[in-house]
Amino acid sequence: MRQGWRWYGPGRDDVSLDDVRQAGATDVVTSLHDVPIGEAWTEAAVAARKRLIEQVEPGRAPLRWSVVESIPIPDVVKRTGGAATREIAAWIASLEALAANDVRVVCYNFMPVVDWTRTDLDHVMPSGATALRFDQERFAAFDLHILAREGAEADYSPAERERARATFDAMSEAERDALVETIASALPGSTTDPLSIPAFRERLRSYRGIDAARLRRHLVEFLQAVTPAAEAAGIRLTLHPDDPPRSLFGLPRIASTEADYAALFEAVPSAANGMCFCTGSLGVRPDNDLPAIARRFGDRIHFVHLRATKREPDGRSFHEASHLEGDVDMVAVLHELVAIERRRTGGDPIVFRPDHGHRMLDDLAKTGGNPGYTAIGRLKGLAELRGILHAIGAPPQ
Ligand code: DNO
Repeated sequence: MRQGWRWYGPGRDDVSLDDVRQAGATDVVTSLHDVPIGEAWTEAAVAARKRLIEQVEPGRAPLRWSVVESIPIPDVVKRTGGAATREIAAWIASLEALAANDVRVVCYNFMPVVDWTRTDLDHVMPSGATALRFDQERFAAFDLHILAREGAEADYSPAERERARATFDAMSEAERDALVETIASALPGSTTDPLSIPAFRERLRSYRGIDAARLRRHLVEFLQAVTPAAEAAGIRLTLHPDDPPRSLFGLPRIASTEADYAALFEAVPSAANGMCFCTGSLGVRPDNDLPAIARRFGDRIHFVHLRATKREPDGRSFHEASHLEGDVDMVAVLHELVAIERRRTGGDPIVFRPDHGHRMLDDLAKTGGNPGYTAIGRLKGLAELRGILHAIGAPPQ
């Protein structure tokens, strides 16, 4: 396997490319985050970013830009599927610009309205480090009392509603604003627009009548349109799982389970239709058996996110534990991934990246930065994962 590292690009990341080298990574995972959602990437813009990453002074370890995370999928594609011809054409043009520059793995997601969602960006762990967390009560407080979503009550039991009320009442104005910022304003790397509360309500309204079957149909139409171009360009597309892997705000989500992925691979068998195997997202559901999913979809896995979420006693909340300490059996997962790689012709390596790290040590003194994407927390995660790979006789390539 090859060691990847997500980097947000110039001016958007407090972690430098030398930091990436010192962590031991060889492959950069990035996107043209400055291009507005829905606009086609140009060959020149991709080439410039590639040069920035790959051209280094003599003596420095080389890095390569091997994975794009993500080319965002505009909302209109999720709402209307194949009818969004202009946006789909732009997406294909971006693929072609990447292929022209030999960048051939592309990650994307198909979550409506919100991309990855957390309620706490600095949840204090027993060590004093901080972690990302999804607290169901704070989420419900937002949904019921800040967003005040129509029909939201039906999604919560009376006891949950009561706890959400108490949570909301106990929050200061500043805490409420911070929660809005965390949930509605889009976390770094998000592929959805930051939304004000009124815009959020409006966006939700625009999904009326779109259930899981219809959203899946739209994704299938999208894939039917883009996979021929991806195949021609030698690009593998990797669908990131929903995070968390269940419905939020009454919206359908269709990449949360083994059955979801099976349905998509059956509907669009193209070899370009692949998966980003994200252990942290999938691992939030106890019914997702991660080694079994990896075994079943091995041929489809072209990019991997490794992190371990820890489910909390209420069964809905979770936080991001250290990479080897959550609910994910990382050793079993890496065994499967290495076996998949070895079966591949030419041993075509799979890029993984240590996903989300704690804020710890010197990172605690820094302000700003991208939540979850600290230098030291991820460096620790990567070092632990690299240790497993060495121990199982498959040192990173
Ligand atoms: C969060 C990431 C997501 C992911 C997208 C994929 O840390 O896993 O932002 O990149 O959902 O399109």
